[in-house]
Amino acid sequence: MTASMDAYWMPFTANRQFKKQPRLLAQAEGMFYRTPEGRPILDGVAGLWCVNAGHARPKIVQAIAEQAQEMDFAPPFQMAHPKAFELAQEVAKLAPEGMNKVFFTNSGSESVETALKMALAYHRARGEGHRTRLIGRERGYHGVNFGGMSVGGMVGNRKMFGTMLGGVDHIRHTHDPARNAFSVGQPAHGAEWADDLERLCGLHDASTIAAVIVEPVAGSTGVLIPPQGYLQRLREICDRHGILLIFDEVITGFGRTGAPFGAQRFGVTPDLMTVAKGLTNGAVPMGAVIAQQRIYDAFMAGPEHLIEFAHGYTYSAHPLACAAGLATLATYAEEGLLTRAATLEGYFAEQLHSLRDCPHVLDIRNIGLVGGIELASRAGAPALRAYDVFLGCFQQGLLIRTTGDTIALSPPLIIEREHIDQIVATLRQALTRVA
Ligand code: PXG
Ligand code: PLP
Repeated sequence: MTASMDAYWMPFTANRQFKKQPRLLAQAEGMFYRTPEGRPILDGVAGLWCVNAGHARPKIVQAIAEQAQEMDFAPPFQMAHPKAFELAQEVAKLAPEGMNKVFFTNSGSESVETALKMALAYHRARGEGHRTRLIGRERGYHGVNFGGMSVGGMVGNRKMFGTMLGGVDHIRHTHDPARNAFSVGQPAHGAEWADDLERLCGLHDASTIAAVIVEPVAGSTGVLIPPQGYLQRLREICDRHGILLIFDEVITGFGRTGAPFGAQRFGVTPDLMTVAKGLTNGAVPMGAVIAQQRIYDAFMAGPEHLIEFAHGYTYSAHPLACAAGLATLATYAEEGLLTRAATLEGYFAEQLHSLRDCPHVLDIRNIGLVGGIELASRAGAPALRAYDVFLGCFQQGLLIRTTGDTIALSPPLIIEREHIDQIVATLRQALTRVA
């Protein structure tokens, strides 16, 4: 470690190991990063599931630069600036019918906190303040703040931090490799896992439950694709019991699954949707909650001079983020990127599943331009084999992401077939070499 690396306490990183042998990125354009030495690295994960239009897109770069010059900051409470309204409008246009109110945040984690608070306040505003329970799912990831961590289902992210929020429970996850291994697209088995919500309604009584939050496709916990009919069934159960359904679309939003949102890809409309990442192509931090009109309406009841929702961030609707968001959505529209994953899904799936016979591979999963490759763990050393594949790929000029012993792929939506071929060839080599 050089002394200059001492002060930076890195997030979700093995700090001491990293600083002994750092991996640095210094430049990015299109599908590629470059290291400080100028070595090109193909971006197999859109940065961290966010750079959906590829890196350094001219329109976005220019919009941010111009906005910084024109107006750096405007207070978002009892004040506003034009681009906040414009961006909300553009986001609402892409969202499923009826989801037309947009509340801005600065990250996925903040979007989740905002949506959970909206759900509780919505019920209270309607005279159902007894609905206080929040339900998540095992193997869910909803960011790292207290609410999201509590409804989340990642043991490693929870165990260090005490008892978290009270009144939270979890339905079971949908991962079922015994029946669904090597499914292409949505697995055939497991719609009935949604019935686990009925179990919790039986235990707690549905009238105590405010909302259920799930990722349409679980990303961080290893690319878990919803079984056919599962999300529909979850929607039906929520409707039957007056429970709000929140889709956490931080990863699935903005084209990742082949439609603007997972809600559209899977044909299920939630009550609230959390987004971030691809909203600004990762160029400026920003998130949002997209709400149904009727949720917003429930808040607009009291005297007009009162603040309806006591919530917001200093940087909600930050001018630089709004400028980046508008340019991002324009780029997506001009290049048809929000449906491009649907066009490439077949080829991507075919190539990915060709790795089935490589050493250590237990399962391969895919939807849109998301792929997961689950490896057998080394005895007594979980996650190390996938980490070694990650290192091997980086040495060979490819950036992937691993979680446990699962490799996750989520390339920029501008990807061409030759890049898919390069990803798969590099992975094949790394899988063959790894012990
Ligand atoms: N919800 C979901 C579904 C996410 O995927 C968040 C919330 C939190 O967003 P922020 O912007 O607060 O990080 C996420 C973020 C990975 C990985 O390797 C995934 C995320 C973040 C970091 C790593 O899978 N997703
Ligand atoms: N802590 C203090 C002392 C603050 O004054 C504020 C905001 O004014 C916050 C936290 C919240 O910061 P943010 O609005 O950026 O989330």
